[in-house]
Amino acid sequence: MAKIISHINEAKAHGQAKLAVLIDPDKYSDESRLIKAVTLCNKNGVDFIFLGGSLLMSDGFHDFVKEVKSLTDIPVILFPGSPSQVSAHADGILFLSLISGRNPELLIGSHVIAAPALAQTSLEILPTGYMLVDCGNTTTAHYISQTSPIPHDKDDIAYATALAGQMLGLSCIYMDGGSGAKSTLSESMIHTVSQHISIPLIVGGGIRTVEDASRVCDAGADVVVIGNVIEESPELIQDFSIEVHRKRVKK
Ligand code: 1GP
Repeated sequence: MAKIISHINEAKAHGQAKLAVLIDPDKYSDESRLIKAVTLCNKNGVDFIFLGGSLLMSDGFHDFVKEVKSLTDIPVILFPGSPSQVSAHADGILFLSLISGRNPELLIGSHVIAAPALAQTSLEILPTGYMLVDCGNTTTAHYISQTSPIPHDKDDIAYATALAGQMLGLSCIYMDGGSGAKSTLSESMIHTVSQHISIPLIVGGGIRTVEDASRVCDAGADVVVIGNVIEESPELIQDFSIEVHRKRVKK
């Protein structure tokens, strides 16, 4: 049952934005920090927990996923930086094809390696067109992927790429400045892309304030992702959740 994507599509049909909190295992090696962040997600109606990172340094990924699952009923969705970040303990996985880049491993190679193992799990697979966008600095995602991000002001490239992803049958598009991006994506790029695709649009990278989240929603994001800011100030989850959930996504 494709519960997660149905839930996102249904919200999108009603113009409701959703909030995802990204948990990078390397940043939550202190268990009390993890418990605090997940408890705040639970209390404040966060819709999804994304779990993963471009460069995973810590061991025990499966145990980490299990622990997060034990702390919450929020759907836990893998956001894998590599096939080693596949765990049957999560609810779903963003099966990311890096369509903004021309690195064959990240377009299809890693997927071939991961697919047989994924078929043995009951994870919901969310085929996702992943698009890295230059937001003012080289993020870990940019560097590790060895691809050129879409230039910040090239709305037409972004929209053509997203549209191609939709035509290829992907279930959603994730436009990302990368974790710790200096700025967010431009509103005009989010708006342009959202106008040209009918599948859900996930937007993340560099969202540091409630005003940033508000602008991203107004521009047309269906799911807003926050990571870094929550690592620094977990108590802001409440403000982000209130703001994102009061938004109507304009199309
Ligand atoms: C990164 O979109 C996510 O892939 C979140 O980015 O950590 O900058 O919020 P931040």
